[in-house]
Amino acid sequence: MNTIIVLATRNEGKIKEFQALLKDFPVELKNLNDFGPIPEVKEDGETFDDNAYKKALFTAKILGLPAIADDSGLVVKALDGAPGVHSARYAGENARDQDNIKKLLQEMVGKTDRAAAFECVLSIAVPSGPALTYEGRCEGEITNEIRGQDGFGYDPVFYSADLNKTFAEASMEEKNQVSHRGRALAEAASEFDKILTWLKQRMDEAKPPKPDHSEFEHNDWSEEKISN
Ligand code: ITT
Repeated sequence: MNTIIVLATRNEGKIKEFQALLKDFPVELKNLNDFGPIPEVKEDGETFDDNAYKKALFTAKILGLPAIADDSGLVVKALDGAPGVHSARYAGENARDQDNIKKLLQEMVGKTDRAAAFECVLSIAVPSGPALTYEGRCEGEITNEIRGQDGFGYDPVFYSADLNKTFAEASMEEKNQVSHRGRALAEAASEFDKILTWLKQRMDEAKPPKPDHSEFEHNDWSEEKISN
């Protein structure tokens, strides 16, 4: 039977990428949209690592299932690492991708050093707490204008040094080969058998012990007195 793992996100771009990246593994990948309303996790960690663990653990605990979370973002050298952990909300709390891109391009006006990288930390957690962590990074540059239609987030302004085009000009297969998320998952995939064994052990350990009926086995019920 395939192991159920919940992908702790509602981000459709991430969901599609994870589904493609994990399609050959013996897992049944669910995501938060497959369940009823679940409270939002506050992503207030100072690092991708903190937030990934927070999201994975919260989801694993609330659903009682192993969960995988990705915290990722764009790190721009000329902006001292911004937007970093604030990538999703760079232009404000409910910012859309185009708002974040607009703000980024404004901040980059006049900057000659356009070096940037996407970073990703994956956390795979079980409800009792322990987690495994994998990291991935990909280098590139911020373009001067939007290029390409595909992908999500900052893809239209991230020129990938590996692909020689922006992530939004690349197919999902091309992007997944070199992306931060693709690399973090490739690292996890290289030891996926171990991960599945680890998950199974942790989930079995957390199961409540089977009820012990031995003390009743030799009981002579006929002698039991029921007093009112
Ligand atoms: P979840 O927390 O539900 O997973 P999110 O969109 O809030 O979804 P993050 O907190 O990890 O995800 O924020 C990551 C942001 O960084 C994301 O919203 C994008 O703006 C950007 N980002 C991350 N990976 C990206 C990618 O592959 N391409 C483009 N932008 C990306």
